Amino acid sequence: MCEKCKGKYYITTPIYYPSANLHIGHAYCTVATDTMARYKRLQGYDVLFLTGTDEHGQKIEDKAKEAGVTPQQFVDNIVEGEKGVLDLWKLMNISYDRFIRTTDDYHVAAIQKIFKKMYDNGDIYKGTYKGKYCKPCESFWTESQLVDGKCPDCGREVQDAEEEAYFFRLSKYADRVQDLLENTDFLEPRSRVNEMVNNFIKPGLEDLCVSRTSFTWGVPVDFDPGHVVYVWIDALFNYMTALGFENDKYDNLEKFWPADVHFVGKEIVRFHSIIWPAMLMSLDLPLPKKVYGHGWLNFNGEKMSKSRGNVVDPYLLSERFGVDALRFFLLRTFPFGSDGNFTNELLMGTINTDLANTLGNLVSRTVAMNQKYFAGSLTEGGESAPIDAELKALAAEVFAAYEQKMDKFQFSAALNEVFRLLDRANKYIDETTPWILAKTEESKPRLLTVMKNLCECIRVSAILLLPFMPETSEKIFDLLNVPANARTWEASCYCADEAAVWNTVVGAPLFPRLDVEKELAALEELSKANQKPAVEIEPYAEENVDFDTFCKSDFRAVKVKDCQNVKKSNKLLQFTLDDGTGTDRQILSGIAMYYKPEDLIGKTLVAITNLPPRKMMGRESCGMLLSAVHTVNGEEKLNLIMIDDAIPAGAKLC
Ligand code: ME8
Repeated sequence: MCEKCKGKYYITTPIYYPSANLHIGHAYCTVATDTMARYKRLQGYDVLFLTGTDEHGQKIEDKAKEAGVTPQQFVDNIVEGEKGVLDLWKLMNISYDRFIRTTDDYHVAAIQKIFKKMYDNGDIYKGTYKGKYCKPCESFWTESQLVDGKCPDCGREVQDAEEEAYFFRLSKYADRVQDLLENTDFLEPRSRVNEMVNNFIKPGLEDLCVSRTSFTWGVPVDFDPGHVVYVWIDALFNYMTALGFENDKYDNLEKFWPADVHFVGKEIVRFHSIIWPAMLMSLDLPLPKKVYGHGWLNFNGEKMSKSRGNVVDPYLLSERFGVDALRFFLLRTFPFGSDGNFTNELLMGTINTDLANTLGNLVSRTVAMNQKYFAGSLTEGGESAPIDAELKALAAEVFAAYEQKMDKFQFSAALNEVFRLLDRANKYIDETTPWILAKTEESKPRLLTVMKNLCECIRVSAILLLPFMPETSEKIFDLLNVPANARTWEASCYCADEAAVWNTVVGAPLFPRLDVEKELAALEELSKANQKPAVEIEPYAEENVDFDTFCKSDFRAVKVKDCQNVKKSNKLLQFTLDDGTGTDRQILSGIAMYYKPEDLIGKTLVAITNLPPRKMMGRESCGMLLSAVHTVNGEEKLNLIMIDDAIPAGAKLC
């Protein structure tokens, strides 16, 4: 380890289900983890920040089927596609060091070895599973765990389930896990300990069903075909396989394991604080140092989630207000361990109060006064007053308190400290009245010192804000021309003595004040415009058609010579078509509710011409016109396939 390095720090987010695009609730935990990772890097730690995606399970298999694609195609699209998981983390400026996908080959192979190890040591055994299964949560429950007969996590209906399955001897580890929870700082906040012990351990910890036979999209149990590993076993071990546990892809296990902290949402604390340590105990592996269960970001009092339809789009918000404002808001407004209610009004209120008024104004007033009174250049010299020492003492106090809060993951309290200093600096301007000092030559030295103190206050605050708003802090440093070595943790000690010099420039406001009413209306419009229609496509045919049979279909370009409604039918249109043979072809098509006949005359369409003729409403139809069918927001849509008019009638399409 290098001399400057303070040691290693391994921090993780939960790995996300790519079952739908992520929302601001997901971004909440990742922004917090990123802030912590940046803070530790700033302090000189060698940080490994892991995130990723949890891609197996029945839910994904079902969704892929619905979408008519393979499960792998389905997850690839949500992870790597436009506005997918990787795009979102780029947008939110997430500085992860490693990204794991549970479909990565090295992880799959490692999970098979891990499962076999626990089977070989007797902690995994074969039995029959009888119980209740919640499909959306992919969780098995015993009767006693249900709440009003429903899933205790999501409140939805559960199904009876019975299958041959493997079990993990969770019960064997109940006492050790209880001891870990009650007598160490393993799980925080402390309130979550009582919940785990009283709701799950004390009622009796039953062995956990850890394999499935009812679906195939999972890690196969290699010694018993037909079984796939329970998705939570597969998911939890990501924290170690991503370091090289049971694989050769990485070699960081020795250095980074055990994890310093796993950040997880409160509903998955059970998996991380009971099942995860029990499995590690089974394999005789070191336990992570801490699991921190954060609260939920609610929307109108309910957990934000795609299935409830109350998600808030991070793209839209960051486009409008900036990524840093959004990052800041998430951690400034809601204490990390508790739930918070997201509203657009609250977001804009925070931006106006903290970012536009307190921080933004302080910076712009300071650089504007430097410009006005000193042409931006604060030279050596000056004259101190007792009030300067007050500012300096507060900066030291704030620095110490900030560090203490950050180390306890109390992000909003740490930001409170920074804003204590910024508020004080704003007050210092009112108290020292630079505009009066500027009036006479003899008060110029005092004015010089006042401005230096303000610059120093801003510089120190910008260091403390770096983990939260990296781009904003850099912008501030640039306005103040802070050299690279004074943008560091080591340089966060307040120093505004006579030797200090500054060269500042005036820039655009960091956070322009928002007109809340106007912004709310604009957001409403944008979210309407951004709402993608819910397109449903027909399921793909499961049966293959052989190539020769397919080639027998005769597809031709046809031109519409005439088109009429069929009397007494509100569905049928009668087409007279030029098919290139010199004899008109008549086709009837049930599309009258989608097109006016006159709009189709002259168009070039596609017809299958070698179907046997059919009679409809007493008229003969010789072939079929091709069209695209799909459902948008529940409404059936149809579009005739229209092709380039340059294609002559009768041209064979193949
Ligand atoms: O749970 N507010 O994945 P996930 C705060 N794959 N946090 C929220 C939230 C909200 N509104 N909505 C979601 C899984 N989250 C598993 C994890 S780890 C080995 C496997 C948080 O995509 C949620 O609490 O459903 C969880 O911590 C994380 O997003 C991922 O949720």
